[in-house]
Amino acid sequence: MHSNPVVSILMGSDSDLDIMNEAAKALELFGIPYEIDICSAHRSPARTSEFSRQAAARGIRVIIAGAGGAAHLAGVIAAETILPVIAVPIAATSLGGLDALLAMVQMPAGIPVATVAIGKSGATNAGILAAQILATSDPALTKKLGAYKEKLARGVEEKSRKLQQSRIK
Ligand code: RP5
Repeated sequence: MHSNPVVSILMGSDSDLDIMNEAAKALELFGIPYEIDICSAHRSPARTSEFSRQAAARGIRVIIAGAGGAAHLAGVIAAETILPVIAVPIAATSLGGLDALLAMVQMPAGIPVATVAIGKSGATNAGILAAQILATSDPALTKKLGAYKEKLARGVEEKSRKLQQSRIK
């Protein structure tokens, strides 16, 4: 854990950790200090409320919240803070994450939550989106994100080259 985290990764249960670790990995790529913890909208509403009310004063600038099922964690956090909240829907029930996606994305006007894709790619994108939010006031981080995008593009070119080579008779 970092001593001065600027991103908080929260999840409804330890069963979400495998997915939410992808958000942590993305933040680590860019050297962003974060904290990671468990907080449930339904099982520990007082703890969730306390976290939401205190996050900004503790120096947190972006919150990532992952949950499955009737996933209200991101929404109830957003209700009590003006920090940007990114929601990661997790496939935790027989509905495969669609339940969590719909619960997270259908917020009432006035309380925005930025919902990403279900599962690991969503958690990765939550980390990158948090980095992009922070980069709006951090030129060094902007450079790192630019380099990341260039690396992605080079990866596609490399795959294309390999494909073409494999098809040369
Ligand atoms: C949600 O219920 C959690 O976010 C988790 O995805 C799901 C199942 O939790 P456990 O029963 O595994 O603790 O609140």
